[in-house]
Amino acid sequence: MKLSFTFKNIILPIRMKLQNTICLLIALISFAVISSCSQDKKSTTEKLAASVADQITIENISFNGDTSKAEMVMIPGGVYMMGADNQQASEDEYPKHKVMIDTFWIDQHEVTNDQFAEFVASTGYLTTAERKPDWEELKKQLPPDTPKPDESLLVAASLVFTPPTQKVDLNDYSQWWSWVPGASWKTPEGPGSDINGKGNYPVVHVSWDDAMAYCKWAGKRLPTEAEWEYASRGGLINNVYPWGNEHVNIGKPKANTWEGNFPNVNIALDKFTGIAPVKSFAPNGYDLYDMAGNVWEWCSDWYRNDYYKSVNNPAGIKNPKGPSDSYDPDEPYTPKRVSRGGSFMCNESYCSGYRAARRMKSSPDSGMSNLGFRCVK
Ligand SMILES: [Ca+2]
Ligand SMILES: [Ca+2]
Repeated sequence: MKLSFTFKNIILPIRMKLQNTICLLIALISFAVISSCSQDKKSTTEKLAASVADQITIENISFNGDTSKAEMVMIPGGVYMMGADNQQASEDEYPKHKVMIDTFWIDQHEVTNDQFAEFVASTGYLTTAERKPDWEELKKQLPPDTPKPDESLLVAASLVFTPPTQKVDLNDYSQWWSWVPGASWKTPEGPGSDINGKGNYPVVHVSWDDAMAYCKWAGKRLPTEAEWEYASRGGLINNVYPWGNEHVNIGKPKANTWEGNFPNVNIALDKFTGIAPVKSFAPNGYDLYDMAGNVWEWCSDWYRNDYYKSVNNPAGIKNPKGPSDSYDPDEPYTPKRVSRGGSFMCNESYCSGYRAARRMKSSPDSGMSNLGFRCVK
């Protein structure tokens, strides 16, 4: 089963079954029409503001000057074995290998909507999901001769989780992901939705580039994959989960995951069918919240399926920063960055993303309903 994909494959009919293609395209096109009509009503001032914001990229974002370590935790340096702990491990989690990590500080919780809003208010930054995709850039990440999608699909949009009402083939992610024009961190379900009252929820629909821009403004950086896994283990040795080894479905809920038949039935024993406010579940041994579940979290590393093999040696590797390039055999043309920790959509039948060793990957321009980040310094 393919766990990783990018929005390019959602908007490209070539990869989709004919019937789904037609349904999805009709839905997407009507969304796009609504979206373009409402855009026409924007005032000149709004258009001007948007065009100025369009030019704000990571290069012209500067540090906000806050040197405090508020809501951060110090993770003492040490040595650990990174990678696979149990039979659920996938091939890219092997071999388990020795890693040395220097002391660092990490955010106690996922970056929230309130925190991200402060960044946007201060910088005028526009996220990837709020910008029109550039086909010339997209096609570099696709197999040669991939046909250009209809212009109506090449609009500012993000991937929104849209659960089906019946059981579906878990190999067909287009059954529960939709490319929704107008969806962004501020409008997570698309036009008409909002984040009112959700200031303490993790921000989502942020690309790797957006996360990098936020970290720069905050005087922080994204964690390396090795730092992230080290922190998530909370000082435990070779345990399967950040909380220990008790099975995810036994005892009291330990993280915001998917309980029931994914993706159509969510019995929410943990009380949350979607995203939960940060710090809704017990922290791990380092006092870090939601290192399992809630939203996936971007790391700084490129993803390569064979990276662990290349750094495995008895002496260990110190502060690894990941490979110098990316390779995912599932989508060989698309460079991807790592994300970690699983989300509210993870369960045993699908990704078991809440395991400490589980790796995930997405193209740096991906925005999704279940993907956020936290920073380190
Ligand atoms: Ca849940
Ligand atoms: Ca998380």
